[in-house]
Amino acid sequence: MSQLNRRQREEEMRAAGRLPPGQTLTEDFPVLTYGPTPRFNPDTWTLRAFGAVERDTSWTWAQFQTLPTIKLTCDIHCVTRWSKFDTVWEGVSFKHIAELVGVKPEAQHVIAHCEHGYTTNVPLEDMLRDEVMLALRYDDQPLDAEHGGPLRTLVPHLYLWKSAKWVRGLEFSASDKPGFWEVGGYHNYGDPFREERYGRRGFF
Ligand SMILES: Nc1nc2c(c(=O)[nH]1)N[C@H]1C(S)=C(S)[C@@H](COP(=O)(O)O)O[C@H]1N2
Ligand SMILES: [Mo]
Repeated sequence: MSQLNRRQREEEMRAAGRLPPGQTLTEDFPVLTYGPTPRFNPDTWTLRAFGAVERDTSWTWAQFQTLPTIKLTCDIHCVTRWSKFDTVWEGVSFKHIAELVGVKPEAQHVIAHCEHGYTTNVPLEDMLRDEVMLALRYDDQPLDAEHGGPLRTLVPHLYLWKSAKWVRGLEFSASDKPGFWEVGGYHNYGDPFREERYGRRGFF
């Protein structure tokens, strides 16, 4: 797409209230990873939901494939100032997972645990929104490894660092547990429309 078209589209999105402050429109899909891209082995992969749940549950890759999926078109916003519009995702609704495991009343936060130790925290209430999913597919293709394949969380209403690539664990917790970037100085909540980029403390 030409630069002129990009600028025009950006202005359209701004006028429509879809471009958060301080963001620009990108047609690309930049990769932002701290560390190497993990290797996926379908024979050993599991996803575990644990913590404040009635039924601590693990799914093998084969078992996870049998869960129903939802499809969603949404906008995504990265704290590094790019936004991408009308992206198409498919995956298992987080709400469905929460129903399967039975969330205990004391649970207030969900901590996503990823390969190589990356974590990120999101309030349970936010995770239970209809559009939040465990994404398996992007643009009608299996999710690329560099974008979090085989499985990432997708929390489109928050900055994209809250969407955890290579997720292997979902911890339901009574207490908040700031994750990798949150401890590093990013905002604990991360609403792009309120420009919640950085927290009050942190070492960046
Ligand atoms: N496991 C893991 N998830 C992650 C990251 C990471 O380094 N490791 N980076 C986060 C950040 S900072 C961003 S902006 C998005 C980038 O997603 P993308 O590479 O698909 O654009 O993934 C988020 N999820
Ligand atoms: Mo990021």
